[in-house]
Amino acid sequence: MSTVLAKADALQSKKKNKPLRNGKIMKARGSKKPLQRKAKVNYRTTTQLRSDKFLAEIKDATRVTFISHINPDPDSLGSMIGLAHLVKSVLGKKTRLTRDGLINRSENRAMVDLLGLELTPVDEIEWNEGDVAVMVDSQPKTGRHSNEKAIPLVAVIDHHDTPGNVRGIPFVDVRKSMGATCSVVAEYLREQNIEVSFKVATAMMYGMETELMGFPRQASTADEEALLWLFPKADKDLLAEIRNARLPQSHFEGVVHALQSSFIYDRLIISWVHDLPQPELAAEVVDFLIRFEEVDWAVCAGLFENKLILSARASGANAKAGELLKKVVGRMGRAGGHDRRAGGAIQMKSISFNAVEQAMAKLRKRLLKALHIDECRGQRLISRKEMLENLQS
Ligand SMILES: [Mn+2]
Repeated sequence: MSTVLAKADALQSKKKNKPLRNGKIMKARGSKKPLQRKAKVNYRTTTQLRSDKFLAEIKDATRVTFISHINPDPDSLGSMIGLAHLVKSVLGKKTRLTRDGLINRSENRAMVDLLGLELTPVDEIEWNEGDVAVMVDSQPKTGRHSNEKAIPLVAVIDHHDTPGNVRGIPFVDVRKSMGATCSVVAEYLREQNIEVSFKVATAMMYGMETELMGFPRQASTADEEALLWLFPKADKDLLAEIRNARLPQSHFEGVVHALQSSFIYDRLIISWVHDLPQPELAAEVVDFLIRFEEVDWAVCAGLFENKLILSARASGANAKAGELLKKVVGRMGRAGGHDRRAGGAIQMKSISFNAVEQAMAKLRKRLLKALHIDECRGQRLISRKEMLENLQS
């Protein structure tokens, strides 16, 4: 063998065991062995697989119930489905999937309908002896659950930056480096050598896709490995049907309203929607507005029932959108998220026009301050003149 080849070979074998940033050891390609890595679980360092630790924690339960955040998104639905499949396959336990609040977004509803998911409203859940709960895609005491009382919580699996109170919970796997909770679940399934049906794969694939493929993308190597594993197993026709779900008229009304109420402040655009037809629309609006070439930040605030729903996007890397929105909202409500995506909500005591205006003015002021933008009058994205002309033509 030539020295060059020998060198390349040595480099290759070195690469195979290259430790990743967070101390994980990457699986060598083609190896049949399950992924073996040092896992930091529940603040103790152990060489045990994370999935083994998770399964050990629920092995004595008679039934395992999965809960996620309010208005569950595809990542939380996919995570619950994947974990329920793992628990059923390895331990043969009964499982229950729940939903906190409604699922309004058309794509998410299509996902539930087309995959025939059975979700029990979380407030109808009765906890019996032997029941345990597993929380996914969120953490306790972050204001993302409508009711957290008397839940027999034994495990929390999440990827959000927002720190929750996980004290006393036997199993905690919060991986901020992962783009989706579904990626963590895919890793557990692969560690345990569990095959997945097209239904499980499609749900997890769509969960990952919504977290990673939008703008901006936040995928890590582990996310990509999970995607590669799921892709051949997922039903592409069903995925296409979910992605292109039919939209109600209220969606278009909401979008027009949002565009007509969008104001530019230097590199920030804020859209104020007085009546959101559904809470998820705020995220759809900012996903759309952040593509505007003249801004780096997009925020949408809108009223849904008695809550002011907030969503934010940043186009730059290391924007720390979650932290920024948390600081901006402060004690007015709760907020959190990832590097370039964030969300939050403010419970309104009154939803009178004045009360909402006041809250919005306060938010605007704080946003400008946090982004070091001088106090200025917002410039409309679409001028009144243009709006009127469009109405007349
Ligand atoms: Mn997620």
